[in-house]
Amino acid sequence: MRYTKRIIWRPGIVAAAVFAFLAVVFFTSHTSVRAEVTADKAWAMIEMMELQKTATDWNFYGGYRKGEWVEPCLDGTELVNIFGVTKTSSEWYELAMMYRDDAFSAYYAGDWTTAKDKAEYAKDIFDYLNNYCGQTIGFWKLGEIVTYPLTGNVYIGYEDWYNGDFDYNDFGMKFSVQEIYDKKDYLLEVKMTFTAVVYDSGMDHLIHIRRPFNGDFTYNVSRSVPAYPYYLTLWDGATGIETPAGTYSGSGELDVVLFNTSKYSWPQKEIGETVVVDVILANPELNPKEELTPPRSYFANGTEFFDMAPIMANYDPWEEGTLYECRFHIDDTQVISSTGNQHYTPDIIPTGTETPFILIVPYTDWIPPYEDSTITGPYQYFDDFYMTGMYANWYDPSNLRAGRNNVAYGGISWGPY
Ligand SMILES: [Ca+2]
Ligand SMILES: [Ca+2]
Repeated sequence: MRYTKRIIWRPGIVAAAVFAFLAVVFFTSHTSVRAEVTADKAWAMIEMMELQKTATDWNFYGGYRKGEWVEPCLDGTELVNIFGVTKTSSEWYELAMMYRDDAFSAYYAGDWTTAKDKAEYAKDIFDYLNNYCGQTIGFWKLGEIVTYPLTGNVYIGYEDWYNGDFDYNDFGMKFSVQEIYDKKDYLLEVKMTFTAVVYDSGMDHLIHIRRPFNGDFTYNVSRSVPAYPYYLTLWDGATGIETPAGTYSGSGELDVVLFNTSKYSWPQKEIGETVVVDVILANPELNPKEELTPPRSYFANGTEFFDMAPIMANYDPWEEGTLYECRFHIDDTQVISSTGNQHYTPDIIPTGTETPFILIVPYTDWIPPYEDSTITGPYQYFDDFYMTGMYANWYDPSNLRAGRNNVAYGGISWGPY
C-alpha cells in the first residue's frame, strides 16, 4: 500500500479516539456518539477509510475524504490511517497506526503497548469524525491484504528421496506471502519472500515456486545475492538455472527457480539468502478470491486431516534434483515401505505411514533436525501426527524430546532454541 509516513508521536485526543469504534463496529454494530469537537480537529481527520476483514483477523485502514462523502481512494494526501490491527483467536496484535492532519503532521500510535489500546484509539477517532459530521461513518472496504503466516515465516523443508532419513533438511527455506485484493476481492498483487536456511544433502536441487494465475501478469524477482549463473543437470537430463533478478512478464502460471543448491557447500546452515517475487496481475477480475482447500490430506480412522494452511493450495514450492526420480510437488507424499534409512531416533516412523516430501512448518525461524537425524528424534510427535492427526503442534519447540535440544546427531541442526 502506498502510504507515506512521517512520524510524530501524539497520543492525546487521537489516541483516545480510535479504538472504541472498532469494538462497536466489528463486534456488534456501529452507533454514533455525539460530543463537542472543533472543526480543525475534524478537518484533521480526513480522506480515506479502508476496512479489511477476514474470518480470523482484522486489519483496518481508515480515513475521510475532506468534507464530503464520496468514494475513498488510496491516493489522498490527507488521511487517517489505522492499520495493522490484527486479532487472532485469542490475542491482539498491533503493528502501527497513523493519523495525519491538515498540516501534514503524522502521528503514530505504534508505541501503544497492546492492540486493545489501539482498538480503543481507533474507535475514538472515528467517533470524533462522526460527531463532527453529524452522521455515522460507514465502513467500506477498499481492499484486503491476506498475509501468510500472520506474522513471521513458515519453514519449507525437503526430504529428497523415497524411504529416506526424513530429516527434512535436504533443503530448507523460510517463506511468507502477501496477497493484495481490491474491494471486490479481486487479486491485484502477490508478494512472496523466500530465505534459504539450510542445504544438507548429498544431492543437488532446483527449488522452484509455482503459482497459478488467470491471465497476464508482470513479476519482479529481486535477490540478496546475484543468481548463480550455472545450469544444473538433473537425473533425467533436464537442466535448469536460477531465475536472475529482473522484471518479466508471464501468463497463466508463474514458475521461478529460486535456488540451485549446487552453489552451496555441504552442509550449509543458516544461509540467509533471500529471493522476493512480486507479481502484479494485469486482469484482477479474472482472479477472484476463492475458498481453498489444503493441497494434500491424510486419513486416520477414516477421518481426513490436513498438514498445512489452505492458502498453500496456490503455492507449490516444488523441487527437482539429481537423484533418480527426485521431482516432488507440494501435493506429493510417500507411504513408507522401508525404514532402513531412519537414524538417531527412538521413534522409527513405521512402514505404512504417509509422509510429505515437502514439509510446511508454521513456526517462525523453525530449526530442522540435524543431518541424517530422523525428525522424530527431536520432534517426538511428528509420527504421532501423521499417523493419527493429533499432536498438530508437533513442531513446537516445547514438544522437543528431552535432551534433544542440542546440535548433534539426534538433535537439531543449529540452536538450541
Ligand atoms: Ca533427508
Ligand atoms: Ca539431509
